[in-house]
Amino acid sequence: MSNSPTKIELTQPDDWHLHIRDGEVMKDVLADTARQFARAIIMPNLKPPVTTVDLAKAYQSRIESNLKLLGVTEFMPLMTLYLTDNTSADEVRKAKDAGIAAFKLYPAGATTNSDAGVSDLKHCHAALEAMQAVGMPLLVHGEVTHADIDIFDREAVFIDTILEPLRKKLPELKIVFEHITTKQAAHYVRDAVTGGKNTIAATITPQHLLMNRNAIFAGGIRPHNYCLPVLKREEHRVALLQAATSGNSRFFLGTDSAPHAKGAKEAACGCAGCYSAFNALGLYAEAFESVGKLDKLEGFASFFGPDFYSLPRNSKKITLVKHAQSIPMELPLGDATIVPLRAGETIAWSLV
Ligand code: OTD
Ligand code: ZN
Ligand code: ZN
Repeated sequence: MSNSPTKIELTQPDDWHLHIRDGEVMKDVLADTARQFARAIIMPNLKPPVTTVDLAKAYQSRIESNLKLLGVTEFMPLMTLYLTDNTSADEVRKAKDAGIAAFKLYPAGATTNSDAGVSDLKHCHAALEAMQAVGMPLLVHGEVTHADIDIFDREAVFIDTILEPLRKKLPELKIVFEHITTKQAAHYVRDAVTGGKNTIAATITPQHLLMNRNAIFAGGIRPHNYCLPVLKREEHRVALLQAATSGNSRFFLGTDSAPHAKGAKEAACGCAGCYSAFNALGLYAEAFESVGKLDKLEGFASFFGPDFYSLPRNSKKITLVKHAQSIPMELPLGDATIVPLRAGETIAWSLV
């Protein structure tokens, strides 16, 4: 493939990190994702969180009802459970038997609806050992939450104080370091010694590939560019883009598209989360094209995720064209609206 094409065909991608919420807004956000992706890892940070197999099955059937309403027949939600201080080894085994794709670790207080998260990993030892034993991946929100740690340092501190000790203790546990935002995380995942086993990977969002922290403050406060982990300095964005486009199978696509209604973002204490689902693939294509690496997009978007999760790659193909798409100022979200990433601007690539 030439590195400046105007059209690219890809195996259909999956989104390995997605928030679709619940209730009346779910249908609107699910439609955007199902247009582009074959499968998605569905995050469990509902209110209350999805902590048991039974809750996940009930959530899955609400997702399936919405897919039916949308007339979507080929989208597969991959369900996850929210790890708590009380998750038992039995629940882990039950989850494995029920086809749950992964458990999610939120350090308590790290992001939206994470109050029920883990206060100290020592409470989870039996559950984590069971995950390692049955081959259940652990997805981590990799930030410490102590108020005395600078918000821009929380990911790097997490690596040293939580992630590395955890990997030492449970070297065969499959871990996905979610939505990485720093060069420390990119290098940690790249350089981790795994003895040839698929035990560590990372997802990367479009916003962290395309923007640095200046985007939160460009000419005034920009709540729609505020997400957690927060955007970092340019040197970090460059390291993430390098990792994503390197062809290293430890890095794959996870949008972390996290919808909040316009009013909840444009507020004195605005919610964290970027809504990238509207044209997520166009955003990733732009990022890869910016470094002449469109030829590396298919591995990142369509191959490395299923390979890590031991799922089959998709067989359907999709086509992206270099045809600028205008992004609306607002989209419907239940009876409110949502402001998508790049609202009022264009994205260079779009899905045919
Ligand atoms: N980050 N917002 C949300 C989740 C993510 O950490 C995350 O995965 C959310 O709203 O659920 C956000 O900024
Ligand atoms: Zn997170
Ligand atoms: Zn997320």
